[in-house]
Amino acid sequence: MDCIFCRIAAGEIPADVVARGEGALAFRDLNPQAPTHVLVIPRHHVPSAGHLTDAERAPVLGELMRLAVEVAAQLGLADQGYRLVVNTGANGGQTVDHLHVHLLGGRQMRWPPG
Ligand code: DGP
Repeated sequence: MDCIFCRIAAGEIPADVVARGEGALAFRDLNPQAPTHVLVIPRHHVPSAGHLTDAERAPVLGELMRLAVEVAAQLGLADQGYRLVVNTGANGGQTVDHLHVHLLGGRQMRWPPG
């Protein structure tokens, strides 16, 4: 298995896990871009949001978002707000080809993003 996030999901590579869902896992980003930066991934490999085109796979993103919102509340971000980001493909800035939702919080976010 050469996918780093699949290896984290399998417990082969350590990660600072903050929550587990039935089909999803949330852990802290190695290179945080905000005081709180968590990644939420599906346990099963999906390369990107662009691969969620069929009806069977589309609910995966809903599960990731649900867990991200739960983690945001758990980590005390709900009142001040936070940002959920899904970088998709090269122009989207995706560097790890395993679908993930970034949960960023703890500071004021800017718009437009870089
Ligand atoms: P993206 O650029 O959207 O594909 O985000 C990938 C993120 O994954 C990036 O913020 C850094 C993070 N990352 C890469 N490798 C690891 C790792 O081995 N462990 C953890 N916790 N995060 C990683």
